[in-house]
Amino acid sequence: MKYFLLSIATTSALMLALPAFSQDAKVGDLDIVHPYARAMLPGAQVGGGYLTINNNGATDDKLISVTSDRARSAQIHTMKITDGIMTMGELKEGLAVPAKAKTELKPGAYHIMFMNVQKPFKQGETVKATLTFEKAGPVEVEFTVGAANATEDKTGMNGQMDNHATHVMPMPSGSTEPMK
Ligand SMILES: [Cu+2]
Repeated sequence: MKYFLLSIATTSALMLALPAFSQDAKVGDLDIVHPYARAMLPGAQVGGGYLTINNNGATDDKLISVTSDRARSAQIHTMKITDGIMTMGELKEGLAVPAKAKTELKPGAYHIMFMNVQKPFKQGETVKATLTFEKAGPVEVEFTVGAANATEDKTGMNGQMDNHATHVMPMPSGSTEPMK
């Protein structure tokens, strides 16, 4: 019994000492890997969220909505280059998550956009959100907030293409907006 108590104490101490690592999540055949968000500038109201979805099943699924206590709404965005201008817009029908495939949400590409954020995300904190999939259903996810230019691959290349601080609010849903 003594040993048991000791090991709990040791484990808690270790967990407190470690920085908040991202929490992977699972729902049905879907693995949600490394959810992270970017720190927002003071006064900024829009933040980006990124993660990878591994669909290990034989059925196509779709990410249809995202909600979070930290944002009045959240959208699933796509980014593309049209006539040399980077634009982004809401995927109103949701984001396809094909069977036996990996779907990546990352800077410069698909991403989750947290809108009307009252308290800007701060590096080191965790932002809770619920992702809802058409077939697999809802799943709680915790986004670890990294630096304002955080990218999973740390090349820094994509960071320049996806600076959400330049977003102008409000953005009519479904519209596209040139990136400045
Ligand atoms: Cu966006």
